[in-house]
Amino acid sequence: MTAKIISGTETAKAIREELKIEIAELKEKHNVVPGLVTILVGEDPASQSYVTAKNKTAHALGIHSEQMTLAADISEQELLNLIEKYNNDDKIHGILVQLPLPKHINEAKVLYTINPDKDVDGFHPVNVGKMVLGEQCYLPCTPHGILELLTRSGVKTSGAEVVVIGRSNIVGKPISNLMLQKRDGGNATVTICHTRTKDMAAHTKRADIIIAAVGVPKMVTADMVKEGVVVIDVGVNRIGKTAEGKAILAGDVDFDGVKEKAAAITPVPGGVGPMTITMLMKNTLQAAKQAAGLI
Ligand code: L34
Repeated sequence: MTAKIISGTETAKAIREELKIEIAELKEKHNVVPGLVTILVGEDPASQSYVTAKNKTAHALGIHSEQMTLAADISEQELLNLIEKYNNDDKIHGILVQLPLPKHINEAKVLYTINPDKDVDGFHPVNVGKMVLGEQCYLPCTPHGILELLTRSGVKTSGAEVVVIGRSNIVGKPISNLMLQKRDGGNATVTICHTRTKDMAAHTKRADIIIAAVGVPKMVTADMVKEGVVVIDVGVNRIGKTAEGKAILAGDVDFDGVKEKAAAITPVPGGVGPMTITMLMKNTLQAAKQAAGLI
């Protein structure tokens, strides 16, 4: 079997077209323009490229966006003050602080400071709590993107054995929780593997769906999966540079090997990454509609 490629680029494009129409209508009917601010601390090249892509996409969809870049040695208090400023800015409906932050800044404190109504990343404990309870909230962008990819590709999750590799707050924990809920893209039986798991392959070989979010290049190999598995590769690892200085990317999955056994697989690049950015746009639209009392 050679796998069907689940294209995040194509799926993201389709969703962006839908969002563009909705954003234009919001402006026309209600004179509301969704506003997003991204805050990046420091100069990590990967973070820079993601944040730039977020602002470019926002612009292309008709979202007002502001890109703040702060020096790596900025104090925690200065960052908190800036967040407060945007909490009180009516033009801004969504605030995103790109992670990771430099070590001298307390990440939890920063995330707690963002007004939960403007927390378009869904990282504030209020939104995490609502998510776990299955209440209306902002879903974190990467897990949200994975759900959209699965449902729009027609992957049946109800009753499926899902194995999530990785237990981060950004991906592993939320996607595990969402997929066990009674919802589209959910109703699965979920197992979570991590660095202390004894026999990872014993779990992954049972899986109907594998979600790999570990940050170890090509960790999931063909011998670890069963025929017909659906593989969602969340890893975006920079494993080298081309002669022109462009980053060479690899996922957490050995794509060439695993695609021979899988029914469907996401590529890297062009898989989950573009979906993460698109879900941020969707959440920002949701934030603007909520602020205007439309939902
Ligand atoms: N606050 N921090 C906050 N929110 C997030 O949702 C993120 N994340 C993760 C890191 N920190 C964050 C992102 O934005 C990861 N992430 C992210 C976003 C986009 C892409 C990858 C990770 C992406 O577009 N990847 C492209 C390749 C881009 C490249 O050349 O590097 C892809 O096709 O996978």
